[in-house]
Amino acid sequence: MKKNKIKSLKSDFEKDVLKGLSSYPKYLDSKYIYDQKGDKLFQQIMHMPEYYLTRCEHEIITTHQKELCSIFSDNTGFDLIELGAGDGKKTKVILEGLLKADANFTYLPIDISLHSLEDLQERLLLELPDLHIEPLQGSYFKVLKRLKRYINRKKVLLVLGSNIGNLNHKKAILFLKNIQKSMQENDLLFMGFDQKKDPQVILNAYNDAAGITAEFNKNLLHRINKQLDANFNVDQFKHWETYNPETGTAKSFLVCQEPQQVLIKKLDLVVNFEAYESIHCEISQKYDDATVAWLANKAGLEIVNTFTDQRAYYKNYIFKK
Ligand code: AVI
Repeated sequence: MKKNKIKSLKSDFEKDVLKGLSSYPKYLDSKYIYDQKGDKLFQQIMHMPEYYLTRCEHEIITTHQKELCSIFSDNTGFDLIELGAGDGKKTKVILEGLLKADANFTYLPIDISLHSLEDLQERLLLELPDLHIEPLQGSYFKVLKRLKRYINRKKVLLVLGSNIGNLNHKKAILFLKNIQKSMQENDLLFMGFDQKKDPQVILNAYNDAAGITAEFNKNLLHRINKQLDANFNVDQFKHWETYNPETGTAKSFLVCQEPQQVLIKKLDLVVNFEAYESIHCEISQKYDDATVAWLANKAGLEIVNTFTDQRAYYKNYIFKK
């Protein structure tokens, strides 16, 4: 691929699509699934009977609400900073617990999407009118760097939903290192990690019978069609999930069932697919304690506590620097 071609492109989306679809084997970054339609599909996935992750984390937070709130709290006040606004349902359990305990805190959700933040704020304030909430729009680490004014106040950072699982180990370490850099001695990180389990349970979670996960992945191609003026015949692609119990990596692919030539006008690019050629779209890493301890160690973090659900499908870890 010509370097000049990449340079002339404006957005990261354009550059990444060009790079991924010009590579062999082809790949796309799952972060681009999340436009308005992708966000909605993910909300639906979280309600699918096969997608256990959200319910497990909700169970953990609900069961351990009191203990978590007491670990997080600080007499002199603290900031509860969430990376990713989400739909707020699990966070609401923590916020309710803290308000009930009369804790002195401010909730600072960080998200790239202003729309998600406004929506979250409106919903939370309706149900929890006493909540101090200061939404922060921007990318996580830029915002965390800006947060200098909170330097002498305890920070509790929340990363829920096993979002780290969508990063390979190298990127996950980088992500944790960036969080670690923003932390001080007294600060805590509360993070969810989906665990290794019966491979069939994992495969089912990413291959729901209603086909919502398939639609979710295919949204990548719909988005390229819409935003980059392309002509993917999306119906010819089949969603294909794999899980490797040795590495704990679930991978999703879109497999082209027939030969196809795609023109992506905005990139001035023609992409040829042979029959059964794939696009790798997402990884959803599953963990065990040893792997989480290894990641933490690499990032300069220490595990101080863990909480799991009844079936031990999912774990939330508390880290300190
Ligand atoms: C957001 N993330 C943690 C989800 C996961 O489980 O990897 C995204 C997802 N992909 C398919 N289903 C859900």
